[in-house]
Amino acid sequence: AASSGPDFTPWPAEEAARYRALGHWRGQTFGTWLSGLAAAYAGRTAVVGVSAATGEQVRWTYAELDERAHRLAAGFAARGIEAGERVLVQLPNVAEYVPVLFGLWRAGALPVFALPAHRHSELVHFASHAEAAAIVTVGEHERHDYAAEAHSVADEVAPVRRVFVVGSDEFAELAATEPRELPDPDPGAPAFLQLSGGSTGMSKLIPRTHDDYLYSVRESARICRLRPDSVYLVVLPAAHNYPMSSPGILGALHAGSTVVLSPRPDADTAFALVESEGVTMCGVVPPLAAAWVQAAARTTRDLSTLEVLLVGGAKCGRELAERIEPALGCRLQQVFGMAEGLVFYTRLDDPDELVLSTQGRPISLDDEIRVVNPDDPEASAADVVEPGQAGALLTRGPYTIRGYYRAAEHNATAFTADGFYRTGDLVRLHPSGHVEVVGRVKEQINRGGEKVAPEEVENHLMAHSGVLDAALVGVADAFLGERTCAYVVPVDGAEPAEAELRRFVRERGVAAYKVPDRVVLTAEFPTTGVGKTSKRELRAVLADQAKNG
Ligand code: J2J
Repeated sequence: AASSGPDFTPWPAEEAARYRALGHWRGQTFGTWLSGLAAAYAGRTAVVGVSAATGEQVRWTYAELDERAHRLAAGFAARGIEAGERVLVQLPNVAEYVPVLFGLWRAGALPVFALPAHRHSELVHFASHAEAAAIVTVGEHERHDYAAEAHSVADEVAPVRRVFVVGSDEFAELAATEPRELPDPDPGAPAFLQLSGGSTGMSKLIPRTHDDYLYSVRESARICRLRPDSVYLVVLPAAHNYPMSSPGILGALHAGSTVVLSPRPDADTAFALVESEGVTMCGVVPPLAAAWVQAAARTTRDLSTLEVLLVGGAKCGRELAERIEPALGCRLQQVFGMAEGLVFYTRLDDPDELVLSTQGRPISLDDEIRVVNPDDPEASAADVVEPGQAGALLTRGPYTIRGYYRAAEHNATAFTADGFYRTGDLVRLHPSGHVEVVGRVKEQINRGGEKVAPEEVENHLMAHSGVLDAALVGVADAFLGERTCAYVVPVDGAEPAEAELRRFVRERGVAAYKVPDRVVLTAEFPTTGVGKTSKRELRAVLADQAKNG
């Protein structure tokens, strides 16, 4: 039941018609969109990055990107990838990432975006839930054998028929396939599946359509003032929704700008690219912004081309916000977004006070925003709080999903009856329309921008023979904002060591950022009042305890 339901929950016909009439949805697919960009910006540089095939830096023009995408599409189709099929993509920030994406889109396939950090248990979940027909990955990268991992996932998940290894000879052949005309997919249908941060259980899959996503991309490019001579640096994992679309890779391409892929996010690597490529814009998470602020004080690199640093994914505190412009010599732009859709930006001409203290205002006038009673998980869009009070953020609009992929049961609580998405974020709305994120009501830990679902990690801990019960909570951390602490009740007589439990979780095949930063053994969990305490209440009590001592 948990994994059944429709692939896609359409917007009501009236809303869809309105978004089309307003020009938000233009009936264009990613494939035809790229063709248009190639015509407009043919000789300009589209992508700069390290090739997985050669390990060398490559530069591809818009015309070359377009041609590569056509060949890849024909290659995927010739190897049996059919329109509508899902393909799990797990690629680091290599140059091939961009043409592979468009190749899959032109073949009508739906990429499912895994992060390079994901490991066996997560990949199996994504591949099986999406019934992926294939996996696209690399070989050995950063001391991890991605190809071997993909093959072992393919062995376990029946629908996966093929593994494509970017950088292999076999893949070079696929990429050289003679282009051919392929049917253009339906622009109103899902184009790919993004991952949710997750709260209950495993990450949900998010179906985004060509129409809705391209709208958010065009508007993001405009709001961030990207131009053909802009250079956007990707330092976060390219598959994440933020560097993909806020304004990210796609926003930069929309403006005819250059996308530079950094293999790593550290200041040394990134600053060298800022200098050599004349980077004008970059998007980072707060801990990275803090590290860059420190590094900028002693760098010999010329960062003078940098115009805008976007900071988001987690709350950028006021102190950090104030340091960015003086340290990096660029404008701060706060961004608060979610893979489900809705994105807020501070505007480049907003007064400083709003840029420093808020997370911005929505992309679209058609984003419907409601701040409702935070104490009622079933609050409707009508249960709004007094103006200026903090409340739970609900939203509905032209680029926010109406339902997760094959998750009918979860959708019943994640959305209101009238289609508002419960973001789980606790916000305060300013009279200007800007929001300030002040906390959350969802069961999720935001570890420096990486989202951890407590239940998923608790389930891994509880698989250990020495563990009776476990609760994962977020504790304040000066650098990450939050880090994770697992409270564990051992079974009678057992005394599993912290290091052993952390290793155990890691070896179950999960992303490193989900391994508890700390494990604390406790004889029993506190009880609250009468009866059995829910995990939710328990986490709240433990988080309080952690805070107070
Ligand atoms: C506080 N919390 C924030 C912010 C996201 C652009 C930017 C970020 C994401 C993203 C994205 C926050 N302050 N500035 O997809 O396109 C937390 C909220 C939100 C959740 C979504 C984009 N920016 N958050 O982070 O799907 O809790 O998307 O609901 O990974 O991150 O996480 P995710």
